[in-house]
Amino acid sequence: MGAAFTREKIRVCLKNREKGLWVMKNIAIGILGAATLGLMASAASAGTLDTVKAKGFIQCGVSTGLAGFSAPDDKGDWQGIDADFCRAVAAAVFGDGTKVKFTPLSAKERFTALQSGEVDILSRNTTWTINRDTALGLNFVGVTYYDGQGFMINAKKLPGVNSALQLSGAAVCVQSGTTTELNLADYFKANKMEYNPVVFEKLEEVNAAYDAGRCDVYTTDQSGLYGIRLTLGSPADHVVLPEIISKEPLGPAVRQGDDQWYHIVKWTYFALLQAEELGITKANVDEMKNSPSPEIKRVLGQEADTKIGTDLGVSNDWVVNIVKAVGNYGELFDRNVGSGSPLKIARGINALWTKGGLQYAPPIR
Ligand SMILES: N[C@@H](CCC(=O)N[C@@H](CS)C(=O)NCC(=O)O)C(=O)O
Repeated sequence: MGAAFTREKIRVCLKNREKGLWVMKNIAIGILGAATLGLMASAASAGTLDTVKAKGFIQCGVSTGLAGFSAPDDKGDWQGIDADFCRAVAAAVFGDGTKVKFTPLSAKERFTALQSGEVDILSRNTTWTINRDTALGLNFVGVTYYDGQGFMINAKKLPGVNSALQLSGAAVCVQSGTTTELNLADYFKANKMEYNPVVFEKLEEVNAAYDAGRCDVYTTDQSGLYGIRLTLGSPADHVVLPEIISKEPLGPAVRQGDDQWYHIVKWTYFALLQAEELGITKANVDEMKNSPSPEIKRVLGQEADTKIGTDLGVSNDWVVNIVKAVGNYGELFDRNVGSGSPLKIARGINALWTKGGLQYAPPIR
């Protein structure tokens, strides 16, 4: 294509593949051998519910600041789907969604923070992959946001570019330690195109480099592009290209080796979905406790002799507490990334299965 791409000397950082990082970090703290790694992971993760209860809060690993997912507001309070998800778990465990502390983590830092026990949940726009679910010793609890990788360009700088297939020769800004970096290589190779990766570890470095015109293209999860666009000098100059080049199922993860904690976090996600499906909202949840519907009564823990929460290790009104704290999944989506937010992202495939989307919870019974 005819676009004049920047030919500036590119600062190419070490490509820290996740696996390499994982091994290096653990060597650094004196752990020898993969078997030992596994044992350490289990030791760090057993009894998370008890540890969390003893300390009185959940330590939640989030991003360093990605609008809509996890970013501090003017008062320093963390906002976004991922931050609210941790509040939902706190509401399930403590009956109080405020019992959370947040740890900002870069893409590279996030997995070791969870493995080492520094955080109890990783809730940070993280893609569920086989490598992370196996070799990295994590358990993903579900997909709180179905995403895909996209590209953003400055349309003023590259007039006439309306497809990623026109990007051969471009300098592409990308963050290290992400699936983004790997998919980018696959996509350009598969389409026999050249590119110059401009790789940084910190989000603010990627954003600044792109905003200053050091790269022609910004690539990350499409939802991330919409959030990042809002932070640029003149957002209206930037367009997100139509191609989605990968599947990025984003969701919270916990350490392997602690089934009880895994179940609490997983069923918190399902409870958010089930509440939306049943029309239970932050505003009507108390009223809904007296609903004539046996299903609503059951989900809200109002059946006689119920063990709907205690079997999980929490109180029977755990779903009431979740919805009171953050609303249902639809409310959480709209407020943070959807129509009630500056991002205005459509529900799309993140709609409930009853509305043609992929969000589906197994029965709470
Ligand atoms: N979903 C991808 C990308 C996640 C990712 O870290 N994206 C960057 C660019 S939007 C980000 O969120 N950075 C935030 C930060 O480092 O604080 C993954 O799991 O690897």
